[in-house]
Amino acid sequence: MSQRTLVLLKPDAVRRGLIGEVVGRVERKAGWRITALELRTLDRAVLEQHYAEHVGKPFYEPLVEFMSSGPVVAMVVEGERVIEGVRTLAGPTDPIAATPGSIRGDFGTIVRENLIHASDSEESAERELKIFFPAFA
Ligand code: RTP
Ligand code: MG
Repeated sequence: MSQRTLVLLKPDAVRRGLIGEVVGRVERKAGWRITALELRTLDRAVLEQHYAEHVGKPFYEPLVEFMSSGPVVAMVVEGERVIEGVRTLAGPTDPIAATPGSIRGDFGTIVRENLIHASDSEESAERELKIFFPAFA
């Protein structure tokens, strides 16, 4: 089943010079392709839409501060079961719980600064793609 997903390399990944490392892992996966890619600094309005499910939670404000603290790389990745696949490449939210070999397991530090976002379902992917790449949606 071919799918599309939204992937963000968070500001920590960009600051630490890990764009190539993370994009490379996605790119090397056979059968997936990157169909849009952009370096962009996110403002509060975009983040409020993107993280709508988290508005009001205790970690929301520090999350927005972090996510707007520098540029992110936003990309669209397409391919076979890519939604589940990029989540697997990323590993669980908490980098300490993430298996070495996953992006968060290899490079993550604290829960908030976990390098990568990837849509968690087909519904999320369609919603998030409209926010970041309206021309694609
Ligand atoms: P993402 O949405 O960024 O792909 O990550 P996720 O699904 O694995 O995690 P989610 O629960 O959706 O949380 C979104 C992001 O908020 C930050 N976070 N901080 N307790 C905390 O301090 C906390 N919990 C979550 C992380 O950056 C997480 O990826
Ligand atoms: Mg999430």
